Amino acid sequence: MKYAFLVLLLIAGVRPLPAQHTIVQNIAARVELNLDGRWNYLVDPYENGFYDYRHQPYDQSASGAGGFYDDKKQTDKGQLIEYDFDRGPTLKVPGDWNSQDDKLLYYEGTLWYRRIFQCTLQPHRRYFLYFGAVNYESHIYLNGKKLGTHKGGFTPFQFEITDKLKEGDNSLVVKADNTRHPDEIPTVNTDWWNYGGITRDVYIASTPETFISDYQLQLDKSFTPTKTAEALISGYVQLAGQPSAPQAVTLDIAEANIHTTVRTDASGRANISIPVKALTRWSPTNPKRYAVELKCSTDQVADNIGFRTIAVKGQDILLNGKPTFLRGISIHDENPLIPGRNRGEGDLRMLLTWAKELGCNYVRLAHYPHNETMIRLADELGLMVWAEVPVYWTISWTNPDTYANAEKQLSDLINRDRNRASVIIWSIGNETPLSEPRLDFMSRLAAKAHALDNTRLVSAALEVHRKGNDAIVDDPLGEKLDLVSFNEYAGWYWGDKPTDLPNYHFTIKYDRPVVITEFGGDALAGFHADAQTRWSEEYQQALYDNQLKMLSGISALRGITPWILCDFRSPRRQHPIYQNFWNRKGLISEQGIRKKAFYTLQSFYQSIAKKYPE
Ligand code: GCB
Repeated sequence: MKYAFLVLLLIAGVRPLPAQHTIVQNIAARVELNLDGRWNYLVDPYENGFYDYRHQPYDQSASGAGGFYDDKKQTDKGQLIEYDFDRGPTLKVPGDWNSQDDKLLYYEGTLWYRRIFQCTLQPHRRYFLYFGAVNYESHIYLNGKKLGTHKGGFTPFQFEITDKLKEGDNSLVVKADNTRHPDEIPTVNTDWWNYGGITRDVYIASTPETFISDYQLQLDKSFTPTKTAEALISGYVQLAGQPSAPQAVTLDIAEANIHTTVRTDASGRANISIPVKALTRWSPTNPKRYAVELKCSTDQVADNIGFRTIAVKGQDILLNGKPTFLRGISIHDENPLIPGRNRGEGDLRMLLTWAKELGCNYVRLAHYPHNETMIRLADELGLMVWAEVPVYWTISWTNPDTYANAEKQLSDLINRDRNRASVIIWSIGNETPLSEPRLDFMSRLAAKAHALDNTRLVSAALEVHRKGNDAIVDDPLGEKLDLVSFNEYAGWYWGDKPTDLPNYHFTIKYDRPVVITEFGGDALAGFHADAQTRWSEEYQQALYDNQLKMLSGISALRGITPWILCDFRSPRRQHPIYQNFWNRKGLISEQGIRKKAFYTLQSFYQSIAKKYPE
């Protein structure tokens, strides 16, 4: 079947996208029809719309018919149809379902979305249906036919629908299922809300038959300046469609006076390598982005790209060759004011603006890929980014499918954001417990990240182990990483009280820059007491004061991302007075109120910025 489809496409002169890039690069620049808005939905806890009464999937039967994706309408008064999308309730897309209806707050299972849209088809155009993210497993149907499935709640996916769209009404049905499973990524146990649904944008993008499907442009960090060139922009461009005859692709960065032509090979790919005389580097104090245009005979695409280098030298992190200190904060993809998943650019801009006001030049986007728009905003606002995949806590280390899933999520993240100057670190996981199978799994992921992108750093949030007052970082995974990054909860999960913290010291096995990926403690905004009283703003503030004193004793310390910018929802947090399903480690409450510790960290960052201006 697959083969027949391929042959058909080849006869038609159109080649499917090469397997290595599943998403059209910068697909947002090619939106033909935005499908955000209100979608009808059906809650289906028993999955009646998917399985027949013998529990056989309808979509694997000979006719494929019988599921809710048929989107049947009653045409006769005697007809039996036990669902009706047209008269069902609606949910906003993008948006999780939990925050849109009280009945769905704790819902984990299947929910069906349906959207009717019209589309005018142009000849010689290709159409792609794109989803920014659906949590967790999705089955996608267009006009009753299955397009495919996707697993992973935070990475984008697309289907080519050129030969499946109709003039007039099209019915798009999505089965979204956020059930947690032990062998998935993430697994059953996390400290965040398992928001379900179509949580990011949905649109149809269109391209010419042969088009620029992927490209990368970044500074080569191993380039040594010469008399005529101070930097080297290197990368590639890839065409999809019918690029078998070599084609010219031009690259214009007018403001930098760059006008180059490259020729693609038989696979539609051309490498790019351009020595440049003068180029303003992207940095937090000057987040310069250049308008870049790529053109082939049938297509063109424009992007805004910043150019910078990031490297490690001894215990230093070098941004554009100069030592930097990462003044960071951790962030979840959640707007506490909704509360729920961020729904659009305004929500994302709000969070990053709060981080800037805190004095940050860096954010840790925990614990899974955030929205592509978030990364583009970080480019625009001048915030360096740690980007992560949800390899969190106790993964099924020995299951090859689990590994393949983790690697796919990592690759999709890297492919999506490879042109964003803000991203300086790929993180392959968080607090994974020591064992041989885990070391094997994580080492393979680290190697994959390095192989996919040699312009950035690769790390993971490790753990410390304690002996008396000694906090020890000795994890063999550290060998494979570019930074020593770890979470430590002195003063909260261990260590008696905040004022004891300066008595602790760290023994770190690796001679690399140290970036503390988490520390912190809970405080209920507005609860005031003395600094020994848990949950008070004063306790949290004392914890920050003493943490910063303690950490300043680490000579290789080059960055921190305390946990966390905002209070966030978590089913693990049960205390009826102080938590109520909220993790209260935020510096900002769910009402947007800044706690005392916000100002403690802000003044620490002001003093650091004097020493390290970037
Ligand atoms: C951690 C986890 C983070 C939790 C945090 C906490 O170590 O990485 O996801 O939310 O601790 O609050 O306990």
